[in-house]
Amino acid sequence: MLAAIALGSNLEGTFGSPEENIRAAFLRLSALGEVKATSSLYVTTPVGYLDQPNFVNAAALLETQLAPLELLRGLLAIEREFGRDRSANAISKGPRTLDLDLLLYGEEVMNTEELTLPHPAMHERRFVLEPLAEIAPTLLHPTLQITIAELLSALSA
Ligand code: PH2
Ligand code: MG
Ligand code: MG
Repeated sequence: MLAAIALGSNLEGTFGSPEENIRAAFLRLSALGEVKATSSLYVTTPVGYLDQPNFVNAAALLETQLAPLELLRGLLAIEREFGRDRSANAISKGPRTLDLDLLLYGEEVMNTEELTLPHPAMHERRFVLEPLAEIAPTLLHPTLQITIAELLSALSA
């Protein structure tokens, strides 16, 4: 199945600077499937929790044999390798060495405690849609039934 993944980093991690973390994560993703496309790196201002460094954001397309939950758990394991702190005292939406969000898994729609597909906030986040539109403009959002390029221009309007 073709999965879309959002990447973000705004702290030094195991592999260096945020930019180095994202580039290393692109390579690491091949442990979970075949990386079909990777976007440019985008420097973005923080959304939500504002008192933190700028982010480097990107997106990737992964052709995977893993089921959605297996893929999610694989992504979380990579976050941990990169030094991600998910302890209770870490600030929600705060700084992180690596964030890997599963955005889309084909046109799968699911809503469990562990995983919601499509990612519930992807359509309102420019830092997600801009990189994804670069590599997958015609991909369909399975519940909104419009493309990534259309979601991005809806956000710009
Ligand atoms: N991630 C967040 C919260 N805010 N802002 C930007 N610009 N980029 C992010 O990746 C980001 C954020 C929580 O995951
Ligand atoms: Mg996340
Ligand atoms: Mg996130």
